[in-house]
Amino acid sequence: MRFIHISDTHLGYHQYGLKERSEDFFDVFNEAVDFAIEKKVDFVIHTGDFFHSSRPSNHVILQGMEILERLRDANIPIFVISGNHDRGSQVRDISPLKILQPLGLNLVDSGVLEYEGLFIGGLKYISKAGLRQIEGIKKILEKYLEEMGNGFRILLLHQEFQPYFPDSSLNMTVELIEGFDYIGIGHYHIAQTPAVINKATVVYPGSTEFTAYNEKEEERGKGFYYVQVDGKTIKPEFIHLKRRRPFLYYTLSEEEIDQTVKQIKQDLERFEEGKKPVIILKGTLKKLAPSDVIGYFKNEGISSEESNLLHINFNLTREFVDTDGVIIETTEENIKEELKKLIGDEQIFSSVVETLTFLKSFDSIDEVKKYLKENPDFIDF
Ligand SMILES: [Mn+2]
Repeated sequence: MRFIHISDTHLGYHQYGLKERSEDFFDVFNEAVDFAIEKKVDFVIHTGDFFHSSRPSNHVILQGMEILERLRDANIPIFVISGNHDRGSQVRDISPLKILQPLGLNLVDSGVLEYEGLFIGGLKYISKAGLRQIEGIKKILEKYLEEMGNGFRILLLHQEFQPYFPDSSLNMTVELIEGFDYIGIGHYHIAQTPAVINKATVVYPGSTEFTAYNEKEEERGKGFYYVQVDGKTIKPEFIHLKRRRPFLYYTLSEEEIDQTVKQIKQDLERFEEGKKPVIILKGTLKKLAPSDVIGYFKNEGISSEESNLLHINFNLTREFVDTDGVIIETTEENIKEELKKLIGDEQIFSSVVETLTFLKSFDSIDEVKKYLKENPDFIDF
């Protein structure tokens, strides 16, 4: 038996408001589908955040349909769960993935299904507040195991787990009880080396593209898993996606700005063919204002109009100085400490941090506004 495990495809994400970035997410998904068709795999599993939004546009729904049609034509079934991005709201609406069911998408959000002697259990994303109410997911998984017969047992999850999310209430070794063969998990965007936990092969493929640039993600690469199963031997192999957008990351210091510019110009020469890179420029400014830096780059001809690049993301912060000229460190931990004191309640504090961390993954306030409008039940504490 052979299958591919893909996750967090975030179809419909319009990063930086660019059409090209929206197409990128579709491109890499199609690259994985190409692989699945070429290898004639038995099926595909997807562990959530198929769409970036619970209200994908008509255009994005159509793109999702195209992908499913390709798999259907090749007789390859796909099993999917809803992630936090595409689960829909419990109260007002259903998961947008239900729209794709008539095209062959098997949604496994809450239960077990049997497919040719194999058992697939799936659980859509449950928020922190939801997890507190049900006290973890262990009981649900016990029920799933009771429903599963003898055969290969797959579990699909989209959840935060310790140790990847240190604040999480879910601990892998505690929650992922023995009895499953393969546990595929989505949500964490950095791919992980497969591990064996309670006798199950646990796999995190990460996202297929960058939703927010992260150096660790770059190190690990973007891709999906190709899984070969022979009896009880499970061999997951990470497949790198070639059509992903290249990202170049630089740390900027005011003193060496000309050197960074020189380096960028040199690095851009490597990308004459293929997709144009996105540049992430991170730095703390003491003397210059962010607009000075932006102006400097424009003058040097480093812009999407004049250079071989798609977009520059200026991620610049200013270091604050108090009235005596003393630098006040504005680290995130400091802010968190103050916030904790202000809120008082530990659980509300952790929900606020969770919410803010999630919102930080957006690139502009307009995207945040759009997301909140589309997901009115997002803040549930
Ligand atoms: Mn995701």
